[in-house]
Amino acid sequence: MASVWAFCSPFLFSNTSSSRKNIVACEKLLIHKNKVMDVPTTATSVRRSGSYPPSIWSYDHIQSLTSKYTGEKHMPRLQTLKEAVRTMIYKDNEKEENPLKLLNLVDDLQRLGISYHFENEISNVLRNIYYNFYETPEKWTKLDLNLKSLGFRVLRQHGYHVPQEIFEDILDDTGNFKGHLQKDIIGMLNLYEASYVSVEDEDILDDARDFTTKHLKESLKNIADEHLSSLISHALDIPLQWMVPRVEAKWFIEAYEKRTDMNPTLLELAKLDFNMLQAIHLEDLKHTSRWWKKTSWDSKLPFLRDRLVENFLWTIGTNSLPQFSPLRRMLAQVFAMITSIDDVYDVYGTLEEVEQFTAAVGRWDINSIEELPEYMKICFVGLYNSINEIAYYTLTETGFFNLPHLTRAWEGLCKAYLKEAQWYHSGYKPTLEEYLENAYMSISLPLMLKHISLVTSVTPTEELLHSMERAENSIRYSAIILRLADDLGTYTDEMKRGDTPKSVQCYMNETGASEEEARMYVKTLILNTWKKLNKERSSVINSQFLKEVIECGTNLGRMAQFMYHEADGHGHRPDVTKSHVLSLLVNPMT
Ligand code: LA6
Ligand code: MN
Ligand code: MN
Ligand code: MN
Ligand code: MN
Repeated sequence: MASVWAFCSPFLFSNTSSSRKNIVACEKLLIHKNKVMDVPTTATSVRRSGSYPPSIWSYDHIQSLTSKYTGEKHMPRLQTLKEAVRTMIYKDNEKEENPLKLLNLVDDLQRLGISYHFENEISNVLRNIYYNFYETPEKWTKLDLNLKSLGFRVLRQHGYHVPQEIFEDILDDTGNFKGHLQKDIIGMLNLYEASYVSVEDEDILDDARDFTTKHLKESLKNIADEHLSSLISHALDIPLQWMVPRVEAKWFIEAYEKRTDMNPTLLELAKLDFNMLQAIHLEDLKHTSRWWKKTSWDSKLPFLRDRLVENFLWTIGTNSLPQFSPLRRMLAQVFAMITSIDDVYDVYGTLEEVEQFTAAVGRWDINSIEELPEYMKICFVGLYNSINEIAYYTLTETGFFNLPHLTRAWEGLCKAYLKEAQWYHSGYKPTLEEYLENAYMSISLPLMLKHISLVTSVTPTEELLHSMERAENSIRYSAIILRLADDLGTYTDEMKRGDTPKSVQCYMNETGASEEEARMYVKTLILNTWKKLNKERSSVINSQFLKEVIECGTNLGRMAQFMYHEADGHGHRPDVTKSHVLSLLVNPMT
């Protein structure tokens, strides 16, 4: 295990001496100048409004939430259930004649969100299955469509090389899918899911995706089995490879419960584990909300988005495992500050002000912020205190001092924000390529991953940064997915209030395409970027640390596809996100 979180205290950033000093500094500032709302607007620029609705989550309400699953009392039951499942896996593993049962078990464990308890067992099982059934064409030709598809996806997810040619024999002489295969609806469903772990230039899988999508949509019209049709609609809505694991776990546990052949031990373990993790997440949320209250941004900067709870939801989408509480607490702060500061650049700040802010972040000097308007002093000192404290935490936990790298990442983000502000103010229309070259930075994922890697690593900083070079492409592709999904969900409002052209507008400007065509193009771009990401992910399979970091990046892309699926769940529609918050963070499974 390459990350530090397994053995450090979950009470991140609580009352260290540095935090007290910083807070005192911040409080002094607030006491002297308590009228931050009266910022004069300059003659040359009028402040815009994001018209984002206020937060729907009050501090007192968050602090009042409790869970019955806190602490150690449910541990013995969890251990008993885990042992039972472990025995089940080994028993099935001994009988080798048909891997379907085992592959389904692995898939169920993953979808139920409990595979992290059985990493070694699953890895043994898959190694056996690969060498016995999928290693060579002689072996895989004996498998039926369903087995091929399921094995293909699960093995690829775990880094095995299984070529697309495994599906060559499902085509007839004219290159169409053989008619009788269409009767195997579960096989179709698994082939559909398999098509999303493809890489570039895999034409058989591209055809398989189109074919199964069409076929599954049609099949919905005449399937009577409710369980099956809900599985199909769910898959068509968002394919498994694109699903946020924690969101899938919640959905799948409920679906699994209705299955006639469900295993009660698995179900009980999944529910108990879900509830116990939820209790940990709830404590992380309450901790984060206390930090947020101390910054006073919600009251002093009401023209910036207060999305504390929504931002916290992104952190459990990024990594929901129990030992990563400190990571979530750190990330939630970073996400919340990103969301607010993004509004300074896009909505509230004048061009002159955001230029000054960018320079201040570059200097990272608390003694030279006099020129900033009052509201920006609060922004800057809040950011300064929080990031310094994050760096202080790592320094005391691991001995590595990475503040200069964290501040450089913030400077990089601010510069990308600034470029968009300059484009907006000058009316410049970038090409899509030029836009994306900046926009993958301005969506902040590279900064997020810099924080994740620097703050979780137990390797010396320079060595770490060197090994992170191998993750550069993955980070870029995840960032592009996050950016494009965000654009699809937010550009309508952004264009209404005034913002630089986003990907849809850049493509329209550049090609003369209609809005609908541009949206379709951006969706295709998301699919193609996923193919590149799939390939990159399989190339770092031998580094546990890089795998973990890249998984966080991938989950952030997935999270964007989830948060912007129905509406702008992060900005304009906290009401839409509310049900997800209740289901993932507040209400336990019964
Ligand atoms: C989305 O807002 C936003 F705040 C993000 C930075 C998305 C990333 C997710 C986080 C911080 P907006 P813009 C959890 O659509 O201006 O305003 O980059 O971002 O399009
Ligand atoms: Mn922005
Ligand atoms: Mn914005
Ligand atoms: Mn902007
Ligand atoms: Mn946006």
